[in-house]
Amino acid sequence: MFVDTAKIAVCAGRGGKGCESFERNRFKIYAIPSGGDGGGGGDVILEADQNIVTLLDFYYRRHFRSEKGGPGGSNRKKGKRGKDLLLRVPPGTVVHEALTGLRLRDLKSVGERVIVAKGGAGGKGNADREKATEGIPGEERELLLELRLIADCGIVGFPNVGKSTLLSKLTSAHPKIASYPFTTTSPLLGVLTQKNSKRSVVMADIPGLIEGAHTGKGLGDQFLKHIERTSFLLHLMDMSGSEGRNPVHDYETIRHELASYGKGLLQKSELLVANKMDLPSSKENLSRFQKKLKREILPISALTGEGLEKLVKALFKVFTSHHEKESIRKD
Ligand SMILES: Nc1nc2c(ncn2[C@@H]2O[C@H](COP(=O)(O)OP(=O)(O)OP(=O)(O)O)[C@@H](O)[C@H]2O)c(=O)[nH]1
Ligand SMILES: [Mg+2]
Repeated sequence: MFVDTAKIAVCAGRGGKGCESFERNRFKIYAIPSGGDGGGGGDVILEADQNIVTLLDFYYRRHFRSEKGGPGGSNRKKGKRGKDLLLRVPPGTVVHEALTGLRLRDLKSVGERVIVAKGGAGGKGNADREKATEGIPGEERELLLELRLIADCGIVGFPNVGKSTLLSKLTSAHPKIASYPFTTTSPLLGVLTQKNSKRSVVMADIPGLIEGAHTGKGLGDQFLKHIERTSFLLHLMDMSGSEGRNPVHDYETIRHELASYGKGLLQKSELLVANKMDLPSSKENLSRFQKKLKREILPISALTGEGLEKLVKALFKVFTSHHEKESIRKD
């Protein structure tokens, strides 16, 4: 199950109690206070972990508590600090405070961490004061976690056009592939690598879009948020026009859905790809499409592998030019 939102409650450990004790030896007439301080409570920390892909863990368990601090001891002995509780989330998790909606952190990169509830300070022992004190309670918070996948390229298109087939051919991902619409019901990432290149392109396959997707039709807009953060889109089309489909109309419908969703999806660079070129009607449809729209389009067959080499080159080209533009913008 792919879970991309979760509401959880976190509570950090309370500080340990300060100790109340007295020391007496045979040279001293009065007892001397010697109680040590309590240890601090553990923090609750969220960390982006590349091995985690959904927020599923937080669907079943919603309350998390870190360890309390240990009590102080006699002879000024300090209590043990409570253990931190580390919760692993997928990279791309945005952490909000549920009550105020305040965005606390966007855990974009692997290994990034945020303390979401700080442990309470330990109580003071009576060694330096009149009376020992209690530890302070740890912070408590309700959090809203929202996953927005981090990928370089988002594959968009109608259901059944071959998006998952393409992902499985280009990367080592194993998506479910079948000849009916909405086979893919949740987003999946795959990593495209190139020989002799250190760079890799992370690709996201999302469920197919249909007319009205931005208003929640089909699997709706709930997955479009996962391509909001991609650098560019691969718009995949079924050029065979199977099931009485018209590629020009399909193209315009998907562009309309992206525009209606907003959030800059339409402004992203787009690599237009015609799939299923192995089928008989595809060539004719392609020339009709090119005449009508006058757009550059890459013909491929995800099934036979035809045109995939060119596509990989084109993907790396768009990827590199995007990053170059970004670095110029940052300078
Ligand atoms: N002839 C032909 N069939 C293809 C090609 N690519 C994919 N298919 C077939 O098209 C059907 C749909 O493929 P999927 O990869 O599941 O399509 P999808 O776009 O991921 O579909 P959804 O997940 O439902 O949106 C499967 O039966 C594939 O075998 C191709 O290049 N040529
Ligand atoms: Mg699919």
